[in-house]
This record gives sequence, structure tokens and C-alpha cells, in this order.
Amino acid sequence: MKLFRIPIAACLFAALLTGCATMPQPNPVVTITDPGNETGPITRRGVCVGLLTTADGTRCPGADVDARTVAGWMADRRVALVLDAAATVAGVKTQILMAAYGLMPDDLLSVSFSGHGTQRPDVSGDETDGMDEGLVLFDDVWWDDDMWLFICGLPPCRLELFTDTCHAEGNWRRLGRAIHVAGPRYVQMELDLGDEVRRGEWEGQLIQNAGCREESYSYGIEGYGGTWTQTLDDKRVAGISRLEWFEAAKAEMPANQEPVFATYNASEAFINGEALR
Ligand SMILES: [Ca+2]
Ligand SMILES: [Ca+2]
Repeated sequence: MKLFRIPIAACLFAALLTGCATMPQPNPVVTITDPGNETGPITRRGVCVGLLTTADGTRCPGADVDARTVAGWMADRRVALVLDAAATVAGVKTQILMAAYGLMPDDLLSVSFSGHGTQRPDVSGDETDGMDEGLVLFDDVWWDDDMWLFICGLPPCRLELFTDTCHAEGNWRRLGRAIHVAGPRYVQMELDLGDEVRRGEWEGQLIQNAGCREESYSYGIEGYGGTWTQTLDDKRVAGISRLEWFEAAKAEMPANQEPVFATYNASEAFINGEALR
């Protein structure tokens, strides 16, 4: 979602003016739900991250609602709901690692991020648009390059990302990803930029359900949620496939926010598999 960051120096100055040297921080919140039925044909786990507020006091309208909404889609599995002060870069990585522990290639790990996204000039030469994208977590930004290397360290599984942030399409980067365009099943392969940026390999399968294109903004309303997440929620139908669900929700989106369905090494069975049950 659109980011209006308040410089840390300004926050400290404001704190000194009010005689408050340390700003109060909310307690970390990680709620683990476990229906205890992980004994089906595959194991399913979820991590839902929402940042209504970051350490510098920046608010992201509706991000907390989104995390709870997505967690509600995963009532069949163990879910870690990671909010605000618990959603530091280290905290989010830890929750994903714990959820991924022991997963096998056909198992499903669903991870959602709702909060602000941001950009910086590309530092590694792998961006066709010249900009890195990052998730604004509680204490710092989790940049796309680092996220991809982190993913490469996960056990091979089926990883489903829901990212409702500004610049969401760019939250992870890897050559060879495919963008699925609604309507004709046209698949555009990303440009090959050379061996130098061919770093990081992962044998798992990835689907990203992104709220907007990498150059664009996602929007949300405090107390209601992100436009993309809530539109997906409106289009929830039992038995719908992942790609059908994406396309049904995308058709309802306003013209200023175009969601993206991107994949890496994902099988047709994963892409067209049942999204909800
Ligand atoms: Ca980019
Ligand atoms: Ca990058």
C-alpha cells in the first residue's frame, strides 16, 4: 500500500519535544492456530503477516484486517498470524522457517503480506525497471533480492504468496518467472539478463498473487482492508482454481490497481489446483 514514511529523525525530534525519549511499542503478537489435521494427503501451513503500524508509527490502512481475512481462508491448517511488532524482518523469517519445517515437495505453504511496499534503485542489476522492491516490515525493509535467497533456503514445497502492498509484483525476483495474463492464456517469460544475475536456485514451486504491478500502488481502507485482499475474499467460491480465483477477482478491480499472477517453476496442477476448501 502507498507509503508515507516519516523520517526516524523527525520522530525522535517529536519525541524529545514531548519529553518522551522512548516511543511506546505494542507487544509482539503471534497467534498460532492449529486445527490438528495435518495428516491429510498433503500438509498445509500458513503464515499471515499484517502491518497496521510500523516502528516509526507509519500506519497502513486495513493491513491488519487483511491478515485476519487471509488467515480465515486457511481454517484447515496451522496458521501463524504475525502482526505489527512481531512482524520484524527476523520475526517473519522465523515464522516462515517454522512453518516450512519438514514440508515435502507436494506440501503447501501459504504466506500473505499486507502492509506498505517501497522501492529503491536496483543494487544488483537484475531489475528490468531499474528498481528493487521491498516489503516494509516492522523494523526494516525486506528487499526482493534477500527474499529470493531466503526462499532458496526453504525445503522444496509449493509456496503460495499473497502480497497486498504497493509495488507488490516485485516482492520477489527470479529470472524465468512467468506472468499469467487474464483472458487468453498468454505467458510472458521474463527477459534473460545474463549469467551474472542467475543466482539462487529453488526446486520448489512458487505462485505469487500480487495486488498490483511493480511500478504501481495498492490501496486500502482502515478497518475495512486492502482492495485486493477484500476483493479476493468476495470472490471465494468452494472448488475454484487458483488462476480462476485470481481472474474472477481481477475483473472486479478498479482501473488504477492491476493485480498480477506470477509463477516460478509452478506445475499446471498447482496453478489450476483447488484454491480453497
Ligand atoms: Ca523492480
Ligand atoms: Ca531486486
